[in-house]
This record gives sequence, C-alpha cells and structure tokens, in this order.
Amino acid sequence: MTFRTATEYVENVSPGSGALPPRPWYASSDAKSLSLNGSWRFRLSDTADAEDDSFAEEGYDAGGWAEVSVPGHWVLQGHGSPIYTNHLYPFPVDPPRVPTENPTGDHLRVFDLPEDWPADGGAVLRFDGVESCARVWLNGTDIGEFKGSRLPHEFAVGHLLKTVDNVLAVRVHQWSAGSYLEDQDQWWLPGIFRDVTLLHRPAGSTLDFFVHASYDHVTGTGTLRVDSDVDGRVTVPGLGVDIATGEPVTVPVEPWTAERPTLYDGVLATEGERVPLHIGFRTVELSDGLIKVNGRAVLFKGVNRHEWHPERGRALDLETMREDVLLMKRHNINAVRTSHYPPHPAFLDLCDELGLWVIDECDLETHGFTEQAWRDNPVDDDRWTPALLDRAARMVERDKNHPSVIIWSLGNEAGTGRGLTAMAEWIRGRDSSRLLHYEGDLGCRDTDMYSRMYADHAEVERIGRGLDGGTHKRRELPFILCEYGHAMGNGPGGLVDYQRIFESYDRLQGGFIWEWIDHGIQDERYGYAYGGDFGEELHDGNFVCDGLLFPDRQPSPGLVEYKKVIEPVAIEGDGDGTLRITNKYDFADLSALAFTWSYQVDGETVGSGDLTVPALAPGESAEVKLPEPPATAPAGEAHWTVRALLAADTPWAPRDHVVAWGQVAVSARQAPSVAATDGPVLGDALITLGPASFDARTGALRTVGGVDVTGLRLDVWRATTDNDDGAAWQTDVRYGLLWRKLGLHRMRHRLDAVELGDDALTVRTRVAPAAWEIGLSTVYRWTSDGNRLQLTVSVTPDGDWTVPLPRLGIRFGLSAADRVRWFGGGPGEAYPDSRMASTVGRWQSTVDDLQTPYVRPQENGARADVRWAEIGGLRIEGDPEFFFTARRWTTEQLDAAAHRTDLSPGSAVWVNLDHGQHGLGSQSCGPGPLPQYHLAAEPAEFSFVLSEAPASETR
Ligand code: IPT
Repeated sequence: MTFRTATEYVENVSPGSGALPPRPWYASSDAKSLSLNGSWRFRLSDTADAEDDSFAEEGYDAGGWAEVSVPGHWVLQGHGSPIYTNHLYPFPVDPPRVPTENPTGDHLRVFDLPEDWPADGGAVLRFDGVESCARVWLNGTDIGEFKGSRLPHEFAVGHLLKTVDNVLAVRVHQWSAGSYLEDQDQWWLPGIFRDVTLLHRPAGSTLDFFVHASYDHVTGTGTLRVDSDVDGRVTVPGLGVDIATGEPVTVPVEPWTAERPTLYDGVLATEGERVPLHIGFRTVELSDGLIKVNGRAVLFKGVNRHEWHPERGRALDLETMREDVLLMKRHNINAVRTSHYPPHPAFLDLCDELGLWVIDECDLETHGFTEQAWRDNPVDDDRWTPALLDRAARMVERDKNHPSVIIWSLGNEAGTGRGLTAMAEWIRGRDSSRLLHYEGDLGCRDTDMYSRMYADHAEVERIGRGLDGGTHKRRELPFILCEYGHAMGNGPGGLVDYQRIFESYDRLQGGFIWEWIDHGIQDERYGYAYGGDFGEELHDGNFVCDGLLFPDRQPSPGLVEYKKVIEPVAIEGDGDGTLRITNKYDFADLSALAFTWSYQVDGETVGSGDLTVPALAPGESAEVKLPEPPATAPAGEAHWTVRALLAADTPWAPRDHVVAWGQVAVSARQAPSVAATDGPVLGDALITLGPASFDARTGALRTVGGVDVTGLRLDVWRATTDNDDGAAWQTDVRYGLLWRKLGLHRMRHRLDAVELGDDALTVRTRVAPAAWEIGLSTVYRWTSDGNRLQLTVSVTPDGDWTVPLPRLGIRFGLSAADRVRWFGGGPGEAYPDSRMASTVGRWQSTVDDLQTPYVRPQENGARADVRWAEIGGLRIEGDPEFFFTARRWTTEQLDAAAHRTDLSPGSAVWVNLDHGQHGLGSQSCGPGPLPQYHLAAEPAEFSFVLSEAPASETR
C-alpha cells in the first residue's frame, strides 16, 4: 500500500505554498505592526507526523507544554542538541528524502490585536527565518508551508484575524528537502530563529518597490527612480526631490561608498502608506576588467560573516549586529560576504548606515554531494530549479534596496549545474545594477569575477599577472579571494604577504578572511563547546571555531593583525627624519584623520606632538618631515611612533581612535654583554657561579640570586596549533603530524659533560627523540661578572632533519610569578608571519593575561622581539631579541587540553624564551607558512642574561 502522508510537503522539492511574492523588508512609517517575538508554547516530537494538527485549532489547551523564546533555536533552549558536521549531511543522502527521525517543534502563540489596530485593510504575517521547514495555521486555518531557512516568507492573513485570541500555530521540522540545499559549514540549529511580525497593510499600500539610485562620477550627479507596484510620490527633502514613482530625476549628490556612506532620507508615499527610504547613490560596474564603484576600482578588505551568538546561535539581536559592524569598521574592514546566506535584514541597514561593501549570498550550499562526485546534486537537477529560483528571488527582492549590497552571490560550495545558471539569469534579468559572484564557477560562465578560496600566495600572484589560464571570459575578469586566511585557532599567518600581492596587481581586488567569529556554544562543561561535544556521530570538531573573534566577540590576535595589515594609511620611514605617508583608501582623502608623533627611548616615551600631513587624495604619497628628536632624550634605543587618528567622532568610533600607525627605528639596540670575570666554584652538592647555583652532578641551574629556577633546558615543542595540524584532506605536508611522528614532543635530554672552566661552566647534552637518529647537540655555556649570569646556548642538529622545528629556545619553571614587564613587541602575541601588529614598547601584564584563550587550547601568547623581560623576580635580557611566553601550565598540559576548562593552573609558572618559532600559516584550510617563515633545523646560537629583577613587583 502506498499513501501520501500529511507531511508530504517536508520531503517535497517545492519551496512551499501559500506565501506571498517576496518583497523588500522595511519598517513602515505609519502602517501598524505587531511583533510576535517572545515566549511561545512548545512541544517537541521525534518525527514529522507524530502529532496531528489539532494543536492549531482554536481552544486547544497547550497549558502543559514547555515554553521557548522566539526568535530562538529549541536545541539551545534545553530541547534536543545542536549538531555540527561541517560539509557531511548528518543524514543518509537520498534526496529529497529525510530521516524518519525528524525533530519537529510545534510552536503556539495566542495574541490579541492592539486596540488601535485598524479595522480596514489587510494584514501580512512575516517570518524572517525558520529552520528548515514550517507549516503555519492561523485560527485553525492552514495558510501554507515553506522552506528556505534564512529567507523571509509572508502570508496574507487579514481575512483570518480576530481582535482577541488569535491562535498562531507553527510546526517546524528540523529536516526537509530544503536541508539538502542548506549544507553550510555551521551548526544545524532548528527553530524560528528570526522575527515573527504581523504587519497591517492599509488599502493602497505598496507591496513591492525598487529604489534605483545611480551615481555618475563624471558629472557628480545621482539619478533616482523608484519603481512601485502601487503609484505614489517620492520625496527626498535633502535633495529637493519630489517625483512620481517610475519617474527618474537627476540631481547633484554626494555618492555612497563604504568609506563615506552618504544616505539621503526620503519617503515613498502611496495612498495607503508612507515608506521611509534611505537612499545611497552609487554605480557598480565591471569596466576595464575591474569591479568599479562610482568609476573607481575597489580593494576588498573583507571578512566572511556567519551570524553567531554563543548562547543564542543564529538568533541575533540588533545590538549584536551593530557590534559586529562597529568591530569591523574599527578594524579597518571594508567588506563583508554574508556567508553563506542572507543575514538578518537589519544587518544590511547597518551596512548602509555605517559603510561596508556587501556580497549578499544566497541561502544555498550542497557541499555534501562532493562525497559522491556531485552525483544527484540538486543544482544540476531541474526538479529543484524552482526552489533555487525561489531562493534567489527571496534574497534579491528583500535586499535590492540596500546601497551596501554591490554583489549578489548565488551560494557557496554547490558544485556546478543548470540550476545555478538559471538563478544567475533570473538575477541579471531582475537587477542589472549589481555584479554576480559564485566561487564554484571556475570558468566564470555565470559570474562577473573570478573567485577562489584558499589559493596560496604564489597562485594569487600568478593570477595577478594573468598567467592562470582559464576560459577566455575568465581571463578578462577581476579576481577576488572569497575566502582566505583561515582564522582557526592561532593564526592566520601570512596575511601581510597576501596584502602585498593584492596591492601589486590591479586585477586582484582583495579578499575575505574566513571567518568573522568562532561558532563556540557557551557550555558549562567546556567553556565553549564545538563539534562532537553533543555526541554527534559525524563531526569536524573545532573546525566550527575559525573566526577572528572569540565566541564572546573579543578580538583575537588574528583580527588585530588584520587591522594592521589592511590599514588605509601607510606610514613608513627609515629613520632619516622623514616619513613616507600613503593614502590607501579607494575614495577618501586623509582629511578625516589627525596625525601624532611620539618618540621613545628604550620604550619610554620622551616626547610627543602633532604631525601635519597633507589631505592626500587616494593613492597619493607624500614625504613628511619629522620634528627634531626631543632635546632631552637620553641615550638608548630610539623609535618614532606615528599614528593616524580619527580627527572627530564618527558614527563607528570616537575621535582619537587609531586607524593606522607606523614605527620607525632611529638607533640600533645595544646588545647586553657580561664580562666573564667569575669562574664556577664546585661545592658539596652545588656549583656556584656569580649570583647562581647549579646542581653539581647535572649542571642544572637551581637559583639566580634568591630566585629558584627548575627544569631549565632546550625546548623545541609547542602545543600544535590547528594550523600546524592542518586539515585532514590537505595533500601538502602537515608538520604538526610529522613533528609528533618524529617525537619532537618527547625529546630526551642526554647529559654528556659538565665542565668547570676558568671562566665558564659548560654543560654538553644531546637532545633527541626515542626511535630516531636525528638529534640536537646542545651546549649550555654559563658565565658571570659576579652580578649577572649569561647563558649561551649553541645548537647543532645532527642527522637528516627533513622538518623545521616548532620552536627553538629554552624553558624553565619559576615557583611563583604573577606580574610581567617587558620591553619589546606587544601588547599582544606575535609569531613570525603574524607580527605586523606588534609594537615595540614597554608593556606589562599578569601571567594570566598573557594567555590567548583559543577555544581549543594550543600554542599561544608569545611576545616577539623582546629585549628584556622581568618575571618572578628574574630579569632576562636577550641577545638577540627573543619570543617570551609564560603560563601556569606546561606545554604538555596545553597540548593535551581539548577545551579551556581542561587547563588548571599549577603552582609553577613555565617560561619559554625562544630564539625562533615556526610560522603559523593557514593550513587548517589553506596553505602552510611561506618558506621564509619556516624555522629550519640548522646551527644556532643565542644567549640570555639573567639577574635578579631590581624591584620585587614582578614576583
Ligand atoms: C570552505 C567553505 O566555503 C566554508 O564554508 C568553510 O567550510 C571553510 O571552507 C572552512 O572553514 S570549503 C573548503 C573545502 C575549502
């Protein structure tokens, strides 16, 4: 027997039925609306058809049901669990069928109309986002069902409304045919996760309107035409415009750009309603093979943004959205790709208002089909094309009036197919004023730009030179990296190397870091949970935590680095008293910035003032003379630090916010030197040398003055980063794995000799892992002038070293330490290929604050270029400068931890002083560190001078 069940719609490829045609999202000036957000009654079933639809009927008693917050995801409110898989479908691939186990949430809300709700006109019920499929009843009447999780759906409901006790029933299925189109790399989070709103639609109000506002950069005029399905008038008081809908007008305007987002407020007045307009005039075009806005090529300094909140998932409130935009603006980011679905529409309002270029991406990804060589891919199967076109239309119609949106993207990682071409054709037919993006279209058949993800530096350079081949069409097109710089864990490294390439070739129009924020879920057990923490049978662990922000939106060092790498003003010099200042904005001159100088000697500021810099036009450079160094400056290592600050408050940051900076060394550093005047003296159990004592048998350092030191020895291991470990599918060598295979995390230290010379204590060792013949002959040479102790470490590799070292330096334990002071790079961590943001200066911190809290613990917290540091009563000077790290756990403990909560402070503080670190790279989903950032296993010598710190404040 075959039968059609009442839930047949769930597995139907159709986008749904009953909904109104899509249209823009806006807050009407005068039509009433009623938010239906809040607490709803909720019942969870295991299958789509476990319950009949009687709950939708008036009078149904849901008093015994649970409650959930709408917008929200039920799995984050105590009902079921989130699932993270990355690209694998968490159910058998048999499109469009989904499993019988299909968590289904019945949602119920009873509402009264406000007293002033007009009796006339219609009403529309709007859902801004429901994952993944919903059926809706109002007052017992089935009004339709829909799929398309991050897209709006509206239903005409005026005829069903009552003044009181309206019963709105929504049945939400976690899995549906739509799930096959929504295989983005993120948590699967069912629920009504965006707003639900009832909108009054007065008679004679517009349903659909399209604001066309272009800018002619030659004449400086804008042309406005507002098309509306209901005739009306358009007024823009700031421009003296008062025109009929459908009628164009050309007037002098300030254009809209992400750098200067000029919006003109206007009104579209139809017989029934006044619709507020925020008009930005700009023209997007492909010309001379470049993406141009208002006649100029744009360089994208972008990020990929998923919507994320550590407690609320993808149910973002307005403040969180605003925080995202403010954080982007404050970190010099000028573009956002809404990976991989249209965001909450209010986010685009913020992009219009505060200024960001937007690639608006459709809610479409079928990545899991890659596992079957893309067979049965819905985008190449005509049965699914109506669903794809529905998705394209819902995005374009909703977002078409945003000046910030300059590019439509068909989706992400959906292979290739006729359905994508159909989407592209439909979009071009509907909106010819924007460009089209889709990364999977390698021949650029349907797109206006060649786009790739994670291409390495060399390939990007070849593309810049036009040597990448490809179809004829592609060779004529500009290039963007829609994803690069995989910000998982510690990293990404190599950003500045990409930026230099972007800036060298016109064809390269920048890129978008993957990604904005870690999708960690706040969790009592772990701090932040990631894939596998909810018992998923398939998952990709912490691959879901790969953002520039930690889940709580604290900027990671990767974001601080990116801000520096993409700063819009270059401040460079070579210490000869002049600076070269370059305006790297695409549109703005430098008049919004004020420049300051300061002069540091040994990291202490001894003078400061304002610097006059001409209001350079975009692309222009000027030589600017620095003042004379302050007459009072003492001798020492000196630097100029020059900053470009906001000259006045802006909507995104206050006056004096630092936009760009540069530091120029004036004089070289004097390396520490210790005259070897003392000799080692052998006692009963100890050897003494100057202020220090050593174990007489092993030569191990015991004390420096009153400071106990334990376990000082060569160290080459770091708790591997996500980028060291690399992604499983990477074909390039992954050093994290090789290092572990070779046993660099379990080096043995063989003692060969303890030699007492006239002026030195020499300890000879060989450091090597079990099972292998490779090793590091390591000699520790100790000397002293009676007050200070110098250690010179000489390392000579022996055997066939085919891998670089993770790190090279010494480590030791201190019994007590809290405060740290240092002169060198700071305030944050830095690694060889991520050190642009590190500023030379005097810094201080606590040991706890030196830690960077990566969601999965790993190597972190190294301060670069350290001249000297004081910790635990010890002063350490380096020759040459070194990387400084201190933590309350060992590297082994850090390496073993899976979550922050696995780390608990011990009594000792472990200090690493590194002569070198291997670069970070981006191999968790991209290229590893460039060769110049490899820490080769080769002969090395470095030294440290140890003494008691002058003040006890660093104990
Ligand atoms: C790429 C995806 O587009 C993105 O969603 C995310 O998964 C990212 O990788 C990794 O975090 S796809 C990958 C095969 C390059």
